[in-house]
Amino acid sequence: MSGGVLRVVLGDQCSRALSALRGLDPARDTVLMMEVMAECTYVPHHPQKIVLVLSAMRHFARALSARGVRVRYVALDDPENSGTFRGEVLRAAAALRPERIVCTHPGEWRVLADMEGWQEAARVPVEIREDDRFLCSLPRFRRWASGRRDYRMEFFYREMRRESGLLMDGDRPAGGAWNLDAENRKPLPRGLRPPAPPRFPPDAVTRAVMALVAERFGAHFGSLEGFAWPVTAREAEAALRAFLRDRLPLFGDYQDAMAEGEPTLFHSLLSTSLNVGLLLPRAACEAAEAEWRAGRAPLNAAEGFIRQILGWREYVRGIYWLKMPAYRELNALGAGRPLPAFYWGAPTSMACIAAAVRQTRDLAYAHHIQRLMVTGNFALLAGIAPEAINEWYMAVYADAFEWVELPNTHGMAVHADGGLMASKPYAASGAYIARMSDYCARCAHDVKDATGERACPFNFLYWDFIARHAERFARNPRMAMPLRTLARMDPARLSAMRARAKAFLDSLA
Ligand code: FAD
Ligand code: DLZ
Ligand code: SF4
Repeated sequence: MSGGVLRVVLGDQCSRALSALRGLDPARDTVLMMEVMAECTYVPHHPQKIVLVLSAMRHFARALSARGVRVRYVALDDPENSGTFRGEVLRAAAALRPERIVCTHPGEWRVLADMEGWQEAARVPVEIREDDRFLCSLPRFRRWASGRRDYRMEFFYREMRRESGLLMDGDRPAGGAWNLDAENRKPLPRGLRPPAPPRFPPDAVTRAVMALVAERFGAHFGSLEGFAWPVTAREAEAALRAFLRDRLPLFGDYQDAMAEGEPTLFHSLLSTSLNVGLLLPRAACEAAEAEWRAGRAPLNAAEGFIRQILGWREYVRGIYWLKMPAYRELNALGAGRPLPAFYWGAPTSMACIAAAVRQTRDLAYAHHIQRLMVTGNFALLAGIAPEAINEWYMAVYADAFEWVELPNTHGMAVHADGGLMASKPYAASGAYIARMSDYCARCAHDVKDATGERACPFNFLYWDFIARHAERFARNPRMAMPLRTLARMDPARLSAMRARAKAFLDSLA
């Protein structure tokens, strides 16, 4: 081809409605998709994440070709593969001599920085279009954020409800309340078994990718057997339907619960499909609202689910693009400890951590409360260096893309942004984990003990954390309660806990 448009589709852009594909002329244009080593290795991704992305890409390329679209697909094992996005764009531009290159805004800052240099390097005009699969455009978020000193998801979410019309009756929130968070906090009752989510057994395309990934990235943390993520839009729709039918009705009640042997509870497992583009967020929200309107799901379930997608998902993306690249470098609490080996599967006596890491290894998945209140909470209390914990979250979850991973880790979990995202650190002692899970019943530690031989590390680490940062937290009214308890605490008990914390942290490998 000479002339025509070169349309770039990245691994997390496998959507028919992608802005880069709009106006495509099958007679003149070419779609470029590239599997590149640099993207597979910039962190040691879980093998299931690499399979997810490459298999979704291969299926999407096939679907485009079946519709008569010309696709230049560069496979990872192509001997000519340069290994980087830039190298492949330059190679395609030299071979095809397009009149321009059209892309969709990528999901990661470092990819945008690279993309912004393609025009000069290739000497071809490059157009970067808005990623309008999201419900809130980046300029719209910037308008919302401008003039605010600190940002709160709740106010953003209300505006998004009004603007999207989701769960609205006229200009009022459906059911009368904007947020039913208080109805999302039940522990799982004994005897209630959540229905298993559907599995999508690998077809020939996925099996070929699995073989490639096993050969090239077999040493990365995480098991490949058992890969069962949706890799096509059709499978993602089936996953959504199964969630709406089997799990949405109790999703709200048990959103914050954790249970041994129940890695997925009533969660949707839709983040991988949403993040690679197999499912659009608006469609998922509309489907959940329809379940409530038809009387098949309660409002606390539909609202809870919609809040996660229309609220949190859009909010973290807005914060990411508003604050990057400086956001990554923030370290408000001055944390610097290396990541303990148990995050990578080394044995630990803490049952809650062991359960979260085990399922992360096996499934490339842990649900929100495990990520926030177990592995995230531990990292916060122990003062793990933000870059180390960020790299871990980026590497181990199949749904990890920096626009969503970084604000959740840096902002929500380890408070490295000093409260920009969330008004107080999500720090908790073992009592929270005991209330929301059954892990403590089987643990070598005693969750009621904070100083003794079997004391739960979350207890002494929690008070050591509060004492360590007491001066800073004194400025935050939302930290008044733990600071009051600290002030009333028997000094000998506090010193005993701090000594335990020091010995424990010093012993971490
Ligand atoms: P469900 O509980 O069924 O929720 C429905 C959907 O809501 C999810 O699929 C997801 O798209 C969205 N959602 C829920 N919570 C959030 C949130 N806090 N931010 C953005 N979207 C949300 N999510 C990712 O997609 N990728 C990540 O890399 C990621 N890293 C995280 C790191 C930490 C430390 C924490 C605390 C959270 C992280 N999350 C991340 C958010 C959340 O944990 C996952 O979206 C969720 O666990 C995915 O499982 P699910 O699809 O079963 O979610
Ligand atoms: C995560 C990932 C991986 C493992 N491999 C590829 C790839 O080979 N080609 C590709 O286009 N994208 C890949 N990705 C996703 C990117 O790292 C990155 O998240 C997106 O380009 C951001 O939009
Ligand atoms: Fe986790 Fe402490 Fe409970 Fe053990 S006792 S499971 S370490 S919270």
